[in-house]
Formats: sequence, C-alpha cells, structure tokens
Amino acid sequence: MRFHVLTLFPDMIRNGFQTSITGRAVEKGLLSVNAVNIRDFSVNKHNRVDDYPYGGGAGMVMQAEPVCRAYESVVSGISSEKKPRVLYMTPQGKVFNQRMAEELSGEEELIFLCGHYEGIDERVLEEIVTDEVSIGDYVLTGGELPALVIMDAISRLLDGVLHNGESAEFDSFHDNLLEYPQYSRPEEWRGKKVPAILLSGHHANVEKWRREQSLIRTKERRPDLLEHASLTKEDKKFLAKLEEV
Ligand code: 6GU
Repeated sequence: MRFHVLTLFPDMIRNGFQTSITGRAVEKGLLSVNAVNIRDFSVNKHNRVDDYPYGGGAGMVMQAEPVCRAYESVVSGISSEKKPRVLYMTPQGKVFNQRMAEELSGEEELIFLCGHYEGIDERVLEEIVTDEVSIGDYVLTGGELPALVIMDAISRLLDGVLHNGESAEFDSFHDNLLEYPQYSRPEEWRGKKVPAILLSGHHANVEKWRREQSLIRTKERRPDLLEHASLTKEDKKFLAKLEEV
C-alpha cells in the first residue's frame, strides 16, 4: 500500500507515521507514505496557497491551482492506468468506521487531501475528490490528524503489519463486539486480583469468560453495536440471562 498525503504540514504526517507499528511497517517495506507539500506547488511569488473567500466572511480559503498541481504531481508518478481514490478530510464527509478501513485496505494507492483554514476552493474538490471522509462529529483545525487516523486504521489490516496474525481479526468492531478486559503480571496489584479463571489454565473456560465479558461490555457501553453483531445461540442466552438480574 502506498499512501500519498497532500498537505501544508508534511512533517506532521511524517512524524505521526514514523513511530511505533506504522513506522516499523514502513521500515519493513510493507507500506510507504509520501507527504507532498502543497506549498511547493504555489503559483505565487510569495509562495501563498490561500486567499480571501469570495462573498466575504472570516478566514482564508486554499486555492484550487496549487492543490490541483500537487495532485497531478502524485498521479503522474503512478504507473497504474487506474486513477487512485482521493480522500478529502472534512467534517462534512461520511463518518469513518472499521468497514471503510477494511474496504480501503484493498487499494494499491490512496491519496489523502488535507485542508486547513476555512477549506479548499470547491472547484478543485469537484475535479479530483472521490470520497469525502470525516472522523467524527467534532471540528479539528486541519485534515492531517484525520488522515493519520485513517492511515493507521488501514495499515494494521495489511498483511504482516501486526506481529500476531490473529490480532486484527479479533479486535473490537471486527465482529461488532467490544474487546474483553486484559490482565498481565503481577497476579495481585495494589490489592486487586486478576480474575481467577485466567489463571486456571482451562482454555475453553477462558474463552467462554472472554466472550461473556465482550457481550457484557458491548451491552453496557455500545448497545447500538449489538444489533449488528453475529451472536450464537449461547450468546443470546447469556444476554437474556443478564436482563433477568
Ligand atoms: Cl476529516 N477534518 C477536520 N478538519 N475536522 C474534522 C474531521 C476532518 N473529522 C472530524 N472533524
């Protein structure tokens, strides 16, 4: 997978991505990040890339031409005949979720467009953007953090990025269930003990307990998810029993 990010803050993308698991995946050659500075494509002698909004109002608008040239520079470097998807990071977009991460993880190349100020001239968005994506109902100063969030969620789904081949498959949301609680040493910490069942060595009982914990958590914290979870007969019986108490 190759990520291209059109941004006014390329260091934010590079710094955000080179740490931890995503950084290791880059070193391993499993994915790459090409942060492109839109300012390098300014058509103005002062390197400006923004101007006042027509019609008035607060703030500045990113101009169409530098964004379009930055985009064209990326596309001209891609050999495949198929045009890559261009994801514009905006609170007006479709709210990102695990299903979208899974779908996007099948692409060879992805272009992220990060806006700043009051946004980007609509005309270039009409020309190049294929998907408008938001990461939730709150407002951020720019699209860089959303792009990093989405790239992280996609990266961990790619083959070889996580150590344990099973990890991605069993997380929260994969099955529309939240994760069970985890414990590590010591057995007792500040008077709080690890649940005895986890020390029993009885694998089947541990799995049963974890499944029940996932069901309890999801019911308490995200009951909306339960409606989409694929539940076994045992799961349903367990949930019904919770209602009785
Ligand atoms: Cl994708 N961009 C910005 N600027 N703010 C956001 C967002 C995106 N998603 C939620 N808030």
